[in-house]
Amino acid sequence: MSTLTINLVRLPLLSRFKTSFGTETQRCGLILRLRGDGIAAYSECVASSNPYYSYEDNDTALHIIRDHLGKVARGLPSPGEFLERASTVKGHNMAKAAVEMLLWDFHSKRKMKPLHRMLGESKGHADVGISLGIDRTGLMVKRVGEALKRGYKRIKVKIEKGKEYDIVRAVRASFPEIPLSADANACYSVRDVHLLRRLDRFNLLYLEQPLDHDDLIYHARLRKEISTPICLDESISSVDKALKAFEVGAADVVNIKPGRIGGLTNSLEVIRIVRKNKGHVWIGGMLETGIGRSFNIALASHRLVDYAGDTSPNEKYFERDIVKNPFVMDSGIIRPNTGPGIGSEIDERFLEKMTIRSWAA
Ligand code: OSB
Ligand code: MG
Repeated sequence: MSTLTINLVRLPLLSRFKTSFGTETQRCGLILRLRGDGIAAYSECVASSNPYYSYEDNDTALHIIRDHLGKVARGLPSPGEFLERASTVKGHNMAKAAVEMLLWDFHSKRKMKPLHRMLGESKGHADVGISLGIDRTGLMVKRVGEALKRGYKRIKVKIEKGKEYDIVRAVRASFPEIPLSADANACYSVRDVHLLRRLDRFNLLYLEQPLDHDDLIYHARLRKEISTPICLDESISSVDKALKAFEVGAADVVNIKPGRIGGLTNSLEVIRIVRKNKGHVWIGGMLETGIGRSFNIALASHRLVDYAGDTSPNEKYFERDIVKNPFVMDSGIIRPNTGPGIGSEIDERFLEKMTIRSWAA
């Protein structure tokens, strides 16, 4: 017997996070809990209140989990078996990933092994970069300076159409040598090549997702027309899209978010595909609470992940998180939890307090 519960939680963000598609002031997401065999497993669905990053949001994910995926999970299958049985549901990777990762936590806990060890060869740490939301140029430069002082290994600035040049130029002028990237969140079109070509002089590590969220072909074209390497985020929505991205030459780098591609099984597959094609790979973030963060940091510790990710410590996002053992960053690295599974100690009382609504699935 097992029971699955879903809590919709809302945590205020310490500072607003602006991207080319909108501004987030809170993290509003689904937390899953699976109890069975004396084990309590947890996961987080990376969907948010709006379908701006991808078509999924909390309502679609809740529907898919409650009405389609929940019953599969209750039989406690392995993550691989779950994906196999869930394949009749098309798309909805964030919903699938939430359940798939729940099962990773469950089975790691059953084996009494930390998740990062279950995932394969671990470096024992994640290299950490920061993702900075859009702000006034002067403030951006100041926040980059603060992040460097904290030890972050790579700085990523969000950009929007028409303001990309000023932001990147100002940051580069103050910090000529740092590993720097820019994330457009799909706000440009093929007709904007002239804008993106002007960024070539700033020696960016890569330009993240410049074109449409589902595109590969125009990215492949753009990649030949600018010298800055291309990193894909939104466009890599499955293992298949990762294979095709390298087949058509659309990417140099891939930002993996397990939530975007159906979970950790697919993430491990995409990591192998990217490295086999001589690409670089890192683990992104979706402003997760400590629960989602623990999965990202376990994955970012994988030996084949070669670039610093967007896995800041909890304190960047929240005054108080729903875990009692937040991650601590030291010299730009974070060590994954060592307890069984995700190793997060859930602050059940605070989780309840932050819950807007809950369901038994
Ligand atoms: O494009 O990587 C992105 C947050 C929400 C949606 C999309 C993205 C992001 C981030 C934040 O860049 C990364 C993080 O700190 O969690
Ligand atoms: Mg991105």
